Amino acid sequence: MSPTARITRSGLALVALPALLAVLVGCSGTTPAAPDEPMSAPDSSAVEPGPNEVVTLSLRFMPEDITVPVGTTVTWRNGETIGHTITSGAWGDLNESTGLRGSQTADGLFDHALAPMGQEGDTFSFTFDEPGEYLYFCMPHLTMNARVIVEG
Ligand SMILES: [Cu+2]
Repeated sequence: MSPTARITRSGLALVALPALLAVLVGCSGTTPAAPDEPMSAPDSSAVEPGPNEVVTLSLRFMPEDITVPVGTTVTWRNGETIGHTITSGAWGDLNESTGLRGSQTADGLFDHALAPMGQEGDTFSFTFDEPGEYLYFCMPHLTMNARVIVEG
C-alpha cells in the first residue's frame, strides 16, 4: 500500500511539472503582446511632439519648456486618453521631491479643456504675438507645469 502510494505521487509530480512549466512559459510569452495601455495607445511617432507643438503624456507636458519666435502658433495635442486643461497663469511652490505644484494662478490669457486623445477638441492652438515668458499648467494635475518662451 505504502510503496504504491509513493509511486503514484511521484508519477503525478512528473506529469504535473511539465504542465506547470508550459503554463509559465505561455504566460511570459504573451505578456509583451498584451501591454497595460488601452488598445488605442499611440505608437511612439504619434506622441512625439512636432515643431511648435507640445504633447501631453504621462501627466506631463512634453516639452515642458518651448522657445519660439514672436508670432508663432503653438499647438497642444493630447497624447493620452484622459482630459487635461491648458491654462495660462503662474504656478509655483514646486515640491522638489514630488514634482507637485503647490499653487496656481490662472491669468485668463487662455484656458482650454483638452479632450482625451482621438476625441474632438484634443488639440488647442494659441498664437503668441508678444515676447515674454508664458507660464501655464493643467488645473487638475499638479505635475503638469510648463512654459512658452517667446523671443522678439
Ligand atoms: Cu492634466
